[in-house]
Amino acid sequence: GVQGFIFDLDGVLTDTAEFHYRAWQRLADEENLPFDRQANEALRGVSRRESLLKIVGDRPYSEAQLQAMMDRKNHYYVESIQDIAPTDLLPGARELLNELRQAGIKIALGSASKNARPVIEKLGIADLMDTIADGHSVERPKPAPDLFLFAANQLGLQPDQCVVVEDAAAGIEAAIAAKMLTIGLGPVKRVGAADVVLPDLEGVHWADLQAKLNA
Ligand code: B16
Ligand code: MG
Repeated sequence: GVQGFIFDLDGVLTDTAEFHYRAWQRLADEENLPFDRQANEALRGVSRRESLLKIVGDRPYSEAQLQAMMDRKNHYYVESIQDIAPTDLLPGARELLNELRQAGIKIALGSASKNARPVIEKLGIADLMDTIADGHSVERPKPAPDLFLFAANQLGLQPDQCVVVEDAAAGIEAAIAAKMLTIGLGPVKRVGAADVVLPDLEGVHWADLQAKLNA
């Protein structure tokens, strides 16, 4: 049966997507690169480097220039997340985390972000996590299974004992590649490959999930 849950951060527990978007938009404007909210949709759950590569396309930038642009975007982003507070947790997130802990289920964070740790501290949920897998944990980003396999290993669990909660297509793909159960949050066209698809975590209880996952 299910012994562990691995939660994505952005789009699942909180909405840092808007801050990522504004930071990329500022960088793109400064560099005269075409970018808008619609282009930003393709960056959901995608690592910092892969995001930048999608924005620059085939324009010839050196590795040093790419690195400098990533640093600049991150500086804008880090500035913008300073005021994150527990009220920025998405509806239902804290309740489900508490319920899972009470049921003896282990909990991991599985985020592509290198800024995940400060964000969960500001959200006030660091104590509810048994382990944190983030943008520093593995080399290959989602959709590779590495991050979720790392998280399961940290929890001392086998992949088939774990459920991944994700809002991004690349994240669901990564969890399926890791042979884990999947809960997709959002539209079917994005997360339809998941075992269970829900709009968000509001009013979601462990007992319902158990039934839906057949676990
Ligand atoms: P950073 P997640 C992802 O977080 C974001 O969705 C994505 O927009 C961002 O580019 C990525 O983290 C890397 O973030 O630049 O802070 O390392 O959804 O995996 O929690
Ligand atoms: Mg996400």
